[in-house]
Amino acid sequence: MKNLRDQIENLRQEISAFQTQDLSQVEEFRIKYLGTKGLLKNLMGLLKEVAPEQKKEAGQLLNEFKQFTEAHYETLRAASTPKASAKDTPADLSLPGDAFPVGSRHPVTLMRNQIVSIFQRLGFAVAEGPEIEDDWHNFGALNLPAHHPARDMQDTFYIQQNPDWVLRTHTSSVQIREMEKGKLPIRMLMPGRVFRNETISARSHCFFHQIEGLYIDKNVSFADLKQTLYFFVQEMYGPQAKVRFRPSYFPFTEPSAEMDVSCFICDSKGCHVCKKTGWVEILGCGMVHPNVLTNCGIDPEQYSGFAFGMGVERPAMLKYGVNDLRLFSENDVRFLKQFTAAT
Ligand code: 2U9
Repeated sequence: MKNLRDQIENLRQEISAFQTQDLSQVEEFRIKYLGTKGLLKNLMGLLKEVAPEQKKEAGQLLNEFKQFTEAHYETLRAASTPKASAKDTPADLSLPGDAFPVGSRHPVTLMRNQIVSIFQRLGFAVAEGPEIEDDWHNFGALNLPAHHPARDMQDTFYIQQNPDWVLRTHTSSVQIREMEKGKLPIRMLMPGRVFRNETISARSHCFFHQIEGLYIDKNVSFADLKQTLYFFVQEMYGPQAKVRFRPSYFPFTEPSAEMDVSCFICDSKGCHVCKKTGWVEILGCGMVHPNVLTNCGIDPEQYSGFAFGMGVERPAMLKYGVNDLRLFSENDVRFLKQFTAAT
């Protein structure tokens, strides 16, 4: 009994002296004194060595010591438990959620998508091709003769290692690739980036985007071309929009024309966009030249077709009020994020 009393007294002093605010040390304390193999369990084991008449008193001593140890443990634990932080408080599910930053489509993409979707409703499919082209697909097959100014180094980027390769100057090269596949009829749209050797300014750039279209079948006429493009203009600029065709020249189409739409900025009253003429030129077009069909293995006696091409940046500038072409390729987030809600 004396032995037990002494041991309890020693431990009580040891425990009283034990102070910490370190949570891991508090845990060590628990294991050492209160754990399943701890010192308290050891003391309890000594009970069976105590004489029967002293068992009651010993039991009370041990119980009281157990309560003392547990109380000390609780005090230590409370002092070392980190204060409740924001992350421990339950979430308020009634609060509005954090908004994810929304990305935006590029204005050129928006414009291209709008144009493409109009022609898709007429059954045109979309085709894409390489930006680096060989001379045949970019020039030769398109009836662009060797002396044609478009082939000039001044206008075209040639690849230094192989002058047979160029950065495509139009997406017509994609049409050639489609025609060469020999699957007719063709009703396709070719959107893409093209390159021309021009000085960069607010009004011109060394690369820009085009959408070209090609329709080849039996008995395709200029009337089909006019009706298709008229539908496009009505969808794009509204039912009040008028069109006019002016004769023009392209080596790959014959006859060729340029198409104007009545000025959608000033309602044809005369403004700086239509240069007081009431008309805005929006695209070039024509019947595919028989030489071009022959170059691609299509018999011009059996098949005919029309083609058209338009730039994407200029209508995008007019639609979104952008006054400098360079903004489209500078990737300035302050510019791009203005289109988050645009369509
Ligand atoms: C094939 C045959 C003919 C596509 C055409 C134009 C007229 C045209 C310009 C408009 C503005 C290019 O972006 S722009 O600078 N395009 O004027 N493009 S006819 O004619 C083709 C295409 C492919 C096989």
